[in-house]
Amino acid sequence: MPPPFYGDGSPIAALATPPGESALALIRSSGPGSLALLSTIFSRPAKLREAGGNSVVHGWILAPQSPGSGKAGETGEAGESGGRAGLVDEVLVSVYRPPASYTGEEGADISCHGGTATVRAVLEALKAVGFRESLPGEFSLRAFMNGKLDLTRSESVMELVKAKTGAGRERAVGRLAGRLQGEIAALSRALLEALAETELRLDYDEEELGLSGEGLPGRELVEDALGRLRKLAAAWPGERLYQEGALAVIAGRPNAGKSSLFNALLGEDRSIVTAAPGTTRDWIEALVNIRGIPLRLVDTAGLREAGGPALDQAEELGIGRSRELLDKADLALYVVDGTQGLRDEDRAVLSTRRPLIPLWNKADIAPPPTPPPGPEPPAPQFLPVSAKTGAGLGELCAAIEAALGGGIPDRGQEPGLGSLRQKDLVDRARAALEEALDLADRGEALDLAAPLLREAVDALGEITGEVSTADILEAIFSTFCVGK
Ligand SMILES: Nc1nc2c(ncn2[C@@H]2O[C@H](COP(=O)(O)OP(=O)(O)OP(=O)(O)O)[C@@H](O)[C@H]2O)c(=O)[nH]1
Ligand SMILES: [Mg+2]
Repeated sequence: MPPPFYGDGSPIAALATPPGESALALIRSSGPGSLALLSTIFSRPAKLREAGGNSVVHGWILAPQSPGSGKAGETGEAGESGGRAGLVDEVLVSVYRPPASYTGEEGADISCHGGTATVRAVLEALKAVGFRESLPGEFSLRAFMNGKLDLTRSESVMELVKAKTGAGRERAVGRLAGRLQGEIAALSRALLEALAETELRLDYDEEELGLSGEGLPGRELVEDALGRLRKLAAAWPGERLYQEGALAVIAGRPNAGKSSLFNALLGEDRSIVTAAPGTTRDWIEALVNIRGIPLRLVDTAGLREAGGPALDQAEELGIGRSRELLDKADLALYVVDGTQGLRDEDRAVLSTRRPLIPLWNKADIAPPPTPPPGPEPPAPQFLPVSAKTGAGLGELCAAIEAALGGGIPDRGQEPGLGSLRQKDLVDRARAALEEALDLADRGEALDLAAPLLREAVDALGEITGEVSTADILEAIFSTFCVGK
């Protein structure tokens, strides 16, 4: 039964490629009866109606006829489109027959020419003959409802669309291939086995069954499942890092080389660099790929206290923003001007702000001080870099990756979680299993443990969508793009 919020299962259509000028655009459609509807505005209606699944038909989209003037499609095959008024576009139509389609329904992908006016005209023609514009995620919701995708795969589709780096894409594609779903299904099977054993013990006299009566039946299965759930939960911050990225703020005293470092990490001259202190006023943000981590990198105004040359208003406001950004950052890259050495203002930030990577810039002309010998290394341990020559930037990228908890070695080969929703459900299953084991350890009656095992199985079922409600589905699919 389709959830009420997404209506009716009627024929839907939407642009699946980005709007704007392009060589081609893809308009997808789906729903029972959609091919018959499409054929009423297609130059070769019979060919389209009779086309087999997974075949491609060439022809023209025609402007719908107004009622009484004869239907567009009634021109038949003869003459194709030649000379006919009301041509909309020459297209290729990929035909799908159930169940062999993304949604599991009958449908067609229309490849038309890209461009705002053409796409709009094709969509208007579709609407005029009865297609409704799809809601966000409606194609994927139909795929889920028709058993084509479980929820972990559905969520991975959007993850894939949004992936910003190769590392993020690899992880999402692993989930699309069913790596997480396979793991959750295996965990559910094991827990159901433990639950069946527990219920059997509850239903029958223990002596009659020849069971020892000691502890939780299927305990090894429960312990193994708990270990695997803990592993999934522990790996989540790393998964999220490659999906959502992090915010790194470059800070330091005026003229330390922050903008130079920003440009060097970006690989382009984005931020203005001059020899005069106080060049950067407003902060500048850019997205960089640091070893597969989508990092929002921010260049800020140099930090200094009033005391030296008077602060003008713009510089003062800029410094205020630098401090706010430092507070929000997941990581600070603190740049010390090697030619000036460490100042009190540097020490103040270096001693308080964490996580932070202290950088000794301009190492090409001012090598970092060698730490005095002794057991206690003086804090902080500077990483020498040169924004000018690029020296030390490889080490800096490795340090950023380590500081943010990245660098998971398996590159998506292990099952990993793809959303906070999944992580919350794993935690729910974990807590239930921990409590069940704890009760068993304390010698409590088995009828207290059984519902906890059931709770864990249900939580896992919600991850894949075996257990779902209209609310859950709406929350998931409404975040998708229209046309996906
Ligand atoms: N030799 C050398 N000069 C550098 C290096 N990095 C920056 N500089 C120079 O230092 C000066 C200041 O560089 P910026 O990148 O503008 O410094 P900033 O920290 O952004 O300065 P404000 O925006 O004023 O706070 C410029 O003349 C740069 O060419 C470096 O690694 N080596
Ligand atoms: Mg600057």
